[in-house]
Amino acid sequence: MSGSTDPYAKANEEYVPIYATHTDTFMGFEASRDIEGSDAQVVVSGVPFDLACSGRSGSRLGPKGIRAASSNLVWEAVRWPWDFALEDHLKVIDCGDIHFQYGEPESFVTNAEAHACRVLEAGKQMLSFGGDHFISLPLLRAHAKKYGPLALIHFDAHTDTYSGGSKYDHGTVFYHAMKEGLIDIEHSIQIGIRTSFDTETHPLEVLDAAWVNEQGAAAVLERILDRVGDRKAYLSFDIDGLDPSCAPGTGTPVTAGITTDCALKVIRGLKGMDLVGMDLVEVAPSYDHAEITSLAAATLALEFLYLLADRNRKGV
Ligand SMILES: [Mn+2]
Repeated sequence: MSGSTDPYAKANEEYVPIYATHTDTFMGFEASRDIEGSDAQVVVSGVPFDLACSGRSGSRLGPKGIRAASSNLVWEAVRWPWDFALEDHLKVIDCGDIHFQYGEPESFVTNAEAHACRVLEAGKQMLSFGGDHFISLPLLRAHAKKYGPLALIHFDAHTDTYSGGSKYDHGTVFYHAMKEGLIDIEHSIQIGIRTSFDTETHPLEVLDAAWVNEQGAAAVLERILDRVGDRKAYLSFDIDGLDPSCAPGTGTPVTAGITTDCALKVIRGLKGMDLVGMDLVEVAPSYDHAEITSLAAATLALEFLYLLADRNRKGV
């Protein structure tokens, strides 16, 4: 149908729908694969790989779910409780999903690291949406190549430091990251943990979910600031760090987690810290209800972008 005969053309010119119009990219940011040619500071990448999941698969649809849920956030030009518009201080593009040959995990590992290296070499920062937690490994390899070992701020129900497992295993990511020297062990911290690990030998600081729920966001922030300080840090957020009542849409849920409210307060409290990148993983929309999980993920990711914008605004 040509424009002139489209009965909706006039309406489309006159009205700006509030919701559900910006579902193709995260927050309606410009879709662009021209990473080197763009002047954006941040590149959003979807990483739809879930072959390393030990439980229910489905997080390959996480990027799609998070992008769609972000349509609920677009209307608020100045996000509460910030006092500036994100677009005034940060340019972001969404470059779509990382490509790989399905059924061939090694092609994913290669492509994910190459893609991340490309973004980082172009002088940009990454916001990545999983996929299962295995995706963090190739991304961290690329980040460590550029920055050296990074302090890790990690939200999760699981430590993901198990030494067993298969070559592609979302529960062994940080075991390999430590072994390969990708993270600064002495200055890394895990938040929301509530599954077993060897407390005698575990080298990372752990704030378990019960402690977080008893002590609150301010106490968590105090520990993070003490442990990480002004070092360059990478934020890895497994959505199952949240309680299943806040994030049912995930492959390996564990009860008695932290709330979205607490997580959001902690992320917002990282204001001023030197965060080089973030991934948000394990959102599996098939198990979600009313986009509750995808919306939590989209909101936490948006908060990360505000942290970067706030540093720009202050000229840090
Ligand atoms: Mn987990």
